[in-house]
Amino acid sequence: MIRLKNELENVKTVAVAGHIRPDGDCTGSCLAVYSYLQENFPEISVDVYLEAVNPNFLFLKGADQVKTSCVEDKKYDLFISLDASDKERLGEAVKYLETAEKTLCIDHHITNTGFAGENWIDAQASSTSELAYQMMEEERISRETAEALYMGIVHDTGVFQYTNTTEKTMQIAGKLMAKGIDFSRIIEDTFYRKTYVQNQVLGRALMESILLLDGKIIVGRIRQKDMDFYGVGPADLDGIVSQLRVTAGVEVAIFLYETGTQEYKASLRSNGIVDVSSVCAYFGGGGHVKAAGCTMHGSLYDVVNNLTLHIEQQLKEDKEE
Ligand SMILES: [Mn+2]
Repeated sequence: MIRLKNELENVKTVAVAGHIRPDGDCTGSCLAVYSYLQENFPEISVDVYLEAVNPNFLFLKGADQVKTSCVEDKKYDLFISLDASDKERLGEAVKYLETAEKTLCIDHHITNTGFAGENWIDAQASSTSELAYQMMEEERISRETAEALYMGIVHDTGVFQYTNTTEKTMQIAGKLMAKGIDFSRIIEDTFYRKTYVQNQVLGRALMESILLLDGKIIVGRIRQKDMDFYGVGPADLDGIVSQLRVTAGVEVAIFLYETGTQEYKASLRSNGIVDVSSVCAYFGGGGHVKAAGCTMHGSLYDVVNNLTLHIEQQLKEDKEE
């Protein structure tokens, strides 16, 4: 366990960074640590690096101060990595990790091997935001910091639904509610709200999805030309794989979107039997047992074939047990 107050001795400059394509938990934990340090340690200069901020998250304190470019050559006393499962996932900000005096890695991805000087990796934690909360002193958490932490927990637990939600998760969420946050609005505006085109793309992916292995695997995909047609980016595709997963009879949902010629970003979700983090790790990706991702090369046929082979293998082993 890492406590922020114990890490700040002789620290005058801090860089906080999350993973590329930051999600709710990544953005929430980074902005929470950022505002907590600013509010409680005004003598320390803090920068927060994120590739981009989802427009729905802009209400969070400090979201307008996020540095999206890493062109400046700065050497920090302390670098804090949040929710990044490996160094490469830090994107350009990795250069600050490499030059910093001291480095911390706080994460809950099972595939994280611990790339910093000090690592706190708890795969049982619902979210990095849940860990970030524990790094702080309860009485020093402001309403604004609480909003960011709560949003992070909400996103990684699917609004307290996924099995990573624990009694502790709910206790922490309760403490954050007590800070006076508008929790209903946070859930509605950042988790459920979709734009018209996001819903259209979701519909398109569902309509064109296919079932494999007697309906145990569902595959949905969006081509680059579809994304161009609807005018959407990768961030608009969040939630599609979750919707595929709830299809009755399905064990694993695969969602693919084209990122280049013969290149696909794959998101996998499991309903329990299959460990998709090991499937994705085999292809150089990672994540959690029930939610993982990787980048795949080859034709759509090859990509689907390669992924389903590994899934089929695990389903077979489960049957034999
Ligand atoms: Mn997370």
